[in-house]
Amino acid sequence: MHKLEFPTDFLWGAATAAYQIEGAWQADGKGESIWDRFTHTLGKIVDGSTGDVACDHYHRWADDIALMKSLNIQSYRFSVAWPRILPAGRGQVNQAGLDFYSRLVDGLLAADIMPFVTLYHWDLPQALQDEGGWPQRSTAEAFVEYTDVISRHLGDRVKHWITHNEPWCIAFLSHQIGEHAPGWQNWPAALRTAHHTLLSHGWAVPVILRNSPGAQVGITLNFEPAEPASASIADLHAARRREGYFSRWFIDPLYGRHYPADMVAEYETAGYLPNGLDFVADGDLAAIAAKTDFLGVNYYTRAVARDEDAPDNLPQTVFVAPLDERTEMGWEVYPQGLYNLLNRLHFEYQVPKLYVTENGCSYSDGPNDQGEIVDQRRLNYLRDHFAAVRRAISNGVPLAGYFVWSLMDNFEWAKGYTQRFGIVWVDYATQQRIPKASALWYRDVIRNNGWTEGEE
Ligand code: IFM
Repeated sequence: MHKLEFPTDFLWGAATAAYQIEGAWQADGKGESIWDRFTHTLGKIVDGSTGDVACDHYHRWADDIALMKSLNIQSYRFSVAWPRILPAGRGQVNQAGLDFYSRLVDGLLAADIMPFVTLYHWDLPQALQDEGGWPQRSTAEAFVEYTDVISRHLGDRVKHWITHNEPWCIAFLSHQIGEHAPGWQNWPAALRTAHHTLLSHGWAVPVILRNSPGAQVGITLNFEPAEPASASIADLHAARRREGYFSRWFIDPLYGRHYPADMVAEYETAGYLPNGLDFVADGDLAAIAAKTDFLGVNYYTRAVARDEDAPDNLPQTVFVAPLDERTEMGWEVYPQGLYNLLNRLHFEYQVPKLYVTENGCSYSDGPNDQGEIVDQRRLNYLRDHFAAVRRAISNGVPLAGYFVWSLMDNFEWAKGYTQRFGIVWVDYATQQRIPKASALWYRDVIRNNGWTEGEE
């Protein structure tokens, strides 16, 4: 039997985000976020739910650290809720919010779990939204103020920082498609948001390094690599457009390549850039291309692009996998895509270091009569993606770690609690946590720094 072994310093982690698990939406001086406002608006969330309580992690953090310890988790990626720190987005600092994250970080370090902090995982203070939100440049300036406050406070103990999670979602899912808060459907606003998000990242990097000497700083992008539905020129073109929209619009400027000219031309033709790139000031692109230590990669599935415009003037994506090869999100299980992506990022963009900062799947398997959760499909998903990751490392890709999404079931944004991504089951009525079979297998993979094929 063949053992798949990982490099000795490979980091095994688990990830969550503040709004999805913390609850305590009004506790201890926290301000309102755009997700509080959005979930409290009728019709925005499929099951009508909110993150008001979620996994109550705000009160159960110590137990959750013990849970991670029992699963051998080496690093915990969590996000900070900006409105806990600066309830109005800027200005007055809320000491109780700082204290919460300070306790969490100290608890992690005491348990020998490395904190990996994301600064923005979508819960913008509503006060900043009221001033116009991310389409306004002033929000990027406020982000730098927030970054300064939190990195001064935690910078002595936190040495791994991610500025933003998934700028595509911040820009397009939230401002063009409108599925996420604040729920806009406005192309020009989405493109301005993309720029201000990237700009705030670039401005934040030196601030973090000043406040947290020796820290590693990066940004996390989500990828859904597009493959053409056929070898026709038209489908190849559709895949290129889809990549331009989803990935290149973000990664190109981050790695010093400006916004991709083909997409600028398309957006201008479509009228999405009515005044061109007027929101790009002198020096912005140099700021966005600030040197970083790593790129965070979120990967769940691929997209297959076909030459046929969807109603929003985007290339149509089609599903080619049979139903039983898709997760409950409807996403195709496609580990080869992760392998291809990691190779591409390393060889095409020369990214010096990569982390998979999210990967996982939604399956609703719950407790059986014995109270066990046999989520074999998740275990298989993880196993096959770990194998893809291992092959990429063998190929020379500098991949330093992997974070499963998610440590526990949680609030899945517009899908509410209808989707379960956790390796740990959460009973929302009692807040009981039960590690699923995938979590127990992951615990052993971490202990052995790999696994023997055929034994899973
Ligand atoms: O739950 C989300 C997470 O917040 C961001 N990345 C994708 C996950 C699954 O949809």
